Amino acid sequence: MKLSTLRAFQYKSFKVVYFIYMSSIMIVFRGTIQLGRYFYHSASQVRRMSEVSVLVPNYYVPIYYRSIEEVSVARSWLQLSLHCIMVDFAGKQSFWKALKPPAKDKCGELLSSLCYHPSNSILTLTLIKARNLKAKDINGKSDPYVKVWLQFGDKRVEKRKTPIFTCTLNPVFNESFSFNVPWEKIRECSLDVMVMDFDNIGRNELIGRILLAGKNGSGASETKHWQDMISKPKQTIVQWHRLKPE
Ligand SMILES: [Ca+2]
Repeated sequence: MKLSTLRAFQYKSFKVVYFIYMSSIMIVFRGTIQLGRYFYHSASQVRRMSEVSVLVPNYYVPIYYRSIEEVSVARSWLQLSLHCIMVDFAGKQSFWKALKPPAKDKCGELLSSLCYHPSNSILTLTLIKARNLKAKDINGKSDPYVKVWLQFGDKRVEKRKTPIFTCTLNPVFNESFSFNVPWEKIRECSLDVMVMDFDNIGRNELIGRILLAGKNGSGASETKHWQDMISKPKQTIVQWHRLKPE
Protein backbone atom coordinates (compact mmCIF):
# COMPACT_ATOMS: atom_id res chain seq x y z
CA MET A 1 0.00 0.00 0.00
CA LYS A 2 1.50 3.24 -1.03
CA LEU A 3 0.67 5.96 1.41
CA SER A 4 0.75 9.44 0.15
CA THR A 5 1.18 10.87 3.65
CA LEU A 6 2.14 9.57 7.07
CA ARG A 7 2.26 11.75 10.13
CA ALA A 8 2.32 11.00 13.82
CA PHE A 9 1.44 12.98 16.91
CA GLN A 10 2.97 11.95 20.20
CA TYR A 11 1.02 12.24 23.43
CA LYS A 12 1.90 11.27 26.93
CA SER A 13 -0.09 8.11 26.86
CA PHE A 14 -0.82 7.43 23.25
CA LYS A 15 0.10 8.25 19.72
CA VAL A 16 -2.20 9.16 16.87
CA VAL A 17 -1.19 8.35 13.33
CA TYR A 18 -3.24 9.11 10.30
CA PHE A 19 -2.92 7.98 6.78
CA ILE A 20 -4.27 9.65 3.71
CA TYR A 21 -4.76 7.14 0.98
CA MET A 22 -6.89 7.28 -2.12
CA SER A 23 -8.50 10.51 -0.88
CA SER A 24 -9.56 8.81 2.37
CA ILE A 25 -8.25 9.09 5.89
CA MET A 26 -7.56 6.36 8.39
CA ILE A 27 -6.87 7.08 12.05
CA VAL A 28 -4.66 4.83 14.17
CA PHE A 29 -4.34 5.09 17.93
CA ARG A 30 -1.40 3.47 19.63
CA GLY A 31 -1.19 3.51 23.40
CA THR A 32 -3.78 2.85 26.00
CA ILE A 33 -6.74 5.10 25.67
CA GLN A 34 -10.41 5.00 26.32
CA LEU A 35 -12.29 6.76 23.61
CA GLY A 36 -15.75 8.15 24.07
CA ARG A 37 -16.80 9.63 20.80
CA TYR A 38 -14.91 11.46 18.17
CA PHE A 39 -15.60 14.09 15.61
CA TYR A 40 -13.97 15.06 12.40
CA HIS A 41 -14.10 18.77 11.65
CA SER A 42 -13.32 20.54 8.45
CA ALA A 43 -14.20 23.88 6.96
CA SER A 44 -17.37 22.52 5.41
CA GLN A 45 -18.46 19.70 7.68
CA VAL A 46 -18.53 18.25 11.17
CA ARG A 47 -19.04 14.53 11.38
CA ARG A 48 -19.61 12.60 14.53
CA MET A 49 -18.49 9.02 14.31
CA SER A 50 -20.04 6.14 16.15
CA GLU A 51 -19.11 5.78 19.77
CA VAL A 52 -16.07 3.74 20.71
CA SER A 53 -15.20 2.63 24.20
CA VAL A 54 -12.14 0.46 24.34
CA LEU A 55 -8.93 0.11 26.32
CA VAL A 56 -6.31 -1.42 24.09
CA PRO A 57 -2.60 -1.02 23.39
CA ASN A 58 -3.15 -0.78 19.64
CA TYR A 59 -6.39 0.37 18.22
CA TYR A 60 -7.07 1.01 14.59
CA VAL A 61 -10.00 3.20 13.75
CA PRO A 62 -10.82 2.94 10.09
CA ILE A 63 -12.45 6.27 9.39
CA TYR A 64 -12.88 6.59 5.68
CA TYR A 65 -13.68 10.14 4.72
CA ARG A 66 -14.01 10.12 1.00
CA SER A 67 -12.93 12.90 -1.29
CA ILE A 68 -10.56 14.47 1.17
CA GLU A 69 -7.49 16.09 -0.26
CA GLU A 70 -4.42 16.86 1.74
CA VAL A 71 -5.00 20.57 1.49
CA SER A 72 -8.40 20.23 3.20
CA VAL A 73 -7.01 17.87 5.87
CA ALA A 74 -4.46 20.52 6.77
CA ARG A 75 -7.34 22.78 7.77
CA SER A 76 -9.15 20.04 9.67
CA TRP A 77 -8.89 18.47 13.06
CA LEU A 78 -10.09 15.53 15.05
CA GLN A 79 -11.76 15.87 18.42
CA LEU A 80 -11.60 13.02 20.87
CA SER A 81 -14.02 13.77 23.63
CA LEU A 82 -13.98 12.16 27.07
CA HIS A 83 -10.30 13.07 27.37
CA CYS A 84 -10.72 16.45 25.67
CA ILE A 85 -7.90 16.01 23.24
CA MET A 86 -7.64 17.94 20.03
CA VAL A 87 -5.52 16.64 17.19
CA ASP A 88 -4.65 19.52 14.93
CA PHE A 89 -3.69 18.17 11.55
CA ALA A 90 -2.17 21.51 10.59
CA GLY A 91 0.07 21.59 13.67
CA LYS A 92 3.56 20.30 14.25
CA GLN A 93 4.24 16.75 13.28
CA SER A 94 5.21 15.68 16.77
CA PHE A 95 4.45 17.25 20.13
CA TRP A 96 3.46 16.44 23.69
CA LYS A 97 0.23 17.39 25.30
CA ALA A 98 -1.01 16.74 28.83
CA LEU A 99 -4.17 14.71 29.05
CA LYS A 100 -6.97 16.13 31.16
CA PRO A 101 -8.46 13.62 33.56
CA PRO A 102 -12.14 12.96 32.97
CA ALA A 103 -13.89 15.44 35.25
CA LYS A 104 -16.55 12.96 36.27
CA ASP A 105 -17.55 14.66 39.47
CA LYS A 106 -17.75 18.16 38.09
CA CYS A 107 -21.11 18.27 36.40
CA GLY A 108 -22.17 21.58 37.91
CA GLU A 109 -24.88 22.62 40.35
CA LEU A 110 -28.61 23.25 40.09
CA LEU A 111 -30.69 25.69 42.14
CA SER A 112 -34.29 24.54 42.45
CA SER A 113 -37.29 24.96 44.72
CA LEU A 114 -40.02 22.57 45.82
CA CYS A 115 -43.45 23.41 47.18
CA TYR A 116 -46.36 21.14 48.03
CA HIS A 117 -49.97 22.18 48.63
CA PRO A 118 -51.85 19.28 50.31
CA SER A 119 -55.22 21.05 49.91
CA ASN A 120 -55.18 20.88 46.10
CA SER A 121 -52.52 18.12 45.73
CA ILE A 122 -50.18 20.33 43.68
CA LEU A 123 -46.44 19.68 43.75
CA THR A 124 -44.46 22.52 42.17
CA LEU A 125 -40.84 22.22 41.09
CA THR A 126 -39.11 25.44 40.02
CA LEU A 127 -35.84 25.19 38.15
CA ILE A 128 -34.17 28.50 38.93
CA LYS A 129 -30.67 28.33 37.49
CA ALA A 130 -27.54 26.24 37.14
CA ARG A 131 -23.89 27.13 37.51
CA ASN A 132 -20.55 25.75 36.38
CA LEU A 133 -22.13 23.13 34.15
CA LYS A 134 -19.80 20.73 32.45
CA ALA A 135 -18.86 21.78 28.92
CA LYS A 136 -20.00 19.25 26.34
CA ASP A 137 -19.24 21.11 23.11
CA ILE A 138 -15.99 21.90 21.34
CA ASN A 139 -16.43 25.62 22.02
CA GLY A 140 -16.10 24.95 25.76
CA LYS A 141 -19.82 25.54 26.34
CA SER A 142 -23.01 23.52 26.45
CA ASP A 143 -26.59 24.07 25.28
CA PRO A 144 -28.44 23.14 28.45
CA TYR A 145 -32.06 22.35 29.02
CA VAL A 146 -33.72 20.39 31.81
CA LYS A 147 -35.87 17.30 31.42
CA VAL A 148 -37.96 16.26 34.43
CA TRP A 149 -39.77 12.98 35.01
CA LEU A 150 -42.36 12.55 37.75
CA GLN A 151 -42.07 8.99 39.04
CA PHE A 152 -44.24 6.83 41.26
CA GLY A 153 -41.94 4.17 42.61
CA ASP A 154 -39.94 3.06 39.56
CA LYS A 155 -42.64 4.06 37.11
CA ARG A 156 -42.22 7.23 35.05
CA VAL A 157 -45.57 8.98 34.69
CA GLU A 158 -45.12 12.55 33.44
CA LYS A 159 -42.38 14.41 31.57
CA ARG A 160 -41.64 18.14 31.31
CA LYS A 161 -38.89 20.12 29.60
CA THR A 162 -37.50 23.64 29.77
CA PRO A 163 -36.49 25.53 26.61
CA ILE A 164 -32.89 25.14 25.39
CA PHE A 165 -30.37 27.78 26.48
CA THR A 166 -27.63 27.86 23.87
CA CYS A 167 -23.94 28.28 24.47
CA THR A 168 -23.80 28.76 28.23
CA LEU A 169 -22.60 26.98 31.37
CA ASN A 170 -24.65 29.20 33.70
CA PRO A 171 -28.23 29.15 32.42
CA VAL A 172 -31.08 30.93 34.21
CA PHE A 173 -34.12 28.74 33.62
CA ASN A 174 -36.80 30.31 35.85
CA GLU A 175 -39.23 27.59 34.84
CA SER A 176 -41.92 26.05 37.06
CA PHE A 177 -43.61 22.71 36.59
CA SER A 178 -46.70 21.65 38.56
CA PHE A 179 -47.77 18.06 39.06
CA ASN A 180 -50.90 16.60 40.58
CA VAL A 181 -49.80 14.33 43.43
CA PRO A 182 -52.30 13.20 46.10
CA TRP A 183 -51.12 13.57 49.70
CA GLU A 184 -51.13 9.81 50.30
CA LYS A 185 -48.74 9.36 47.33
CA ILE A 186 -46.27 12.16 48.07
CA ARG A 187 -43.89 9.89 49.99
CA GLU A 188 -43.57 7.33 47.22
CA CYS A 189 -43.12 9.72 44.33
CA SER A 190 -39.93 11.36 43.13
CA LEU A 191 -38.62 13.77 40.51
CA ASP A 192 -35.82 12.69 38.18
CA VAL A 193 -34.21 15.96 37.08
CA MET A 194 -31.79 15.70 34.16
CA VAL A 195 -29.74 18.62 32.86
CA MET A 196 -29.07 17.83 29.19
CA ASP A 197 -26.89 19.29 26.45
CA PHE A 198 -28.72 19.85 23.18
CA ASP A 199 -26.76 18.83 20.08
CA ASN A 200 -27.50 19.46 16.43
CA ILE A 201 -25.53 16.36 15.53
CA GLY A 202 -26.36 13.06 17.16
CA ARG A 203 -28.09 12.47 20.44
CA ASN A 204 -28.39 14.99 23.24
CA GLU A 205 -26.10 14.19 26.15
CA LEU A 206 -26.63 14.14 29.88
CA ILE A 207 -24.64 16.81 31.72
CA GLY A 208 -25.78 15.74 35.18
CA ARG A 209 -28.85 14.73 37.13
CA ILE A 210 -30.43 14.55 40.57
CA LEU A 211 -33.23 12.46 42.00
CA LEU A 212 -35.42 14.44 44.38
CA ALA A 213 -37.13 11.93 46.66
CA GLY A 214 -38.13 11.40 50.29
CA LYS A 215 -36.03 8.27 50.45
CA ASN A 216 -33.28 6.99 48.15
CA GLY A 217 -32.71 10.41 46.64
CA SER A 218 -29.46 10.87 44.73
CA GLY A 219 -27.83 12.51 47.77
CA ALA A 220 -28.38 13.80 51.29
CA SER A 221 -29.32 17.32 50.12
CA GLU A 222 -31.90 15.92 47.68
CA THR A 223 -33.55 13.77 50.38
CA LYS A 224 -33.53 16.66 52.86
CA HIS A 225 -35.08 18.98 50.29
CA TRP A 226 -37.98 16.56 49.75
CA GLN A 227 -38.51 16.00 53.47
CA ASP A 228 -38.45 19.76 54.15
CA MET A 229 -41.09 20.21 51.45
CA ILE A 230 -43.36 17.66 53.16
CA SER A 231 -42.79 18.97 56.68
CA LYS A 232 -43.39 22.59 55.61
CA PRO A 233 -46.44 22.46 53.32
CA LYS A 234 -47.28 25.55 51.23
CA GLN A 235 -43.75 26.91 51.75
CA THR A 236 -41.30 27.24 48.89
CA ILE A 237 -38.05 25.52 49.84
CA VAL A 238 -35.03 26.60 47.77
CA GLN A 239 -31.83 24.56 47.64
CA TRP A 240 -28.66 24.06 45.59
CA HIS A 241 -27.82 20.52 44.51
CA ARG A 242 -24.64 19.10 43.08
CA LEU A 243 -25.41 17.31 39.81
CA LYS A 244 -24.39 13.67 39.51
CA PRO A 245 -22.85 12.18 36.37
CA GLU A 246 -25.31 9.25 36.17
CA1 LIG B 1 -24.36 21.06 22.51
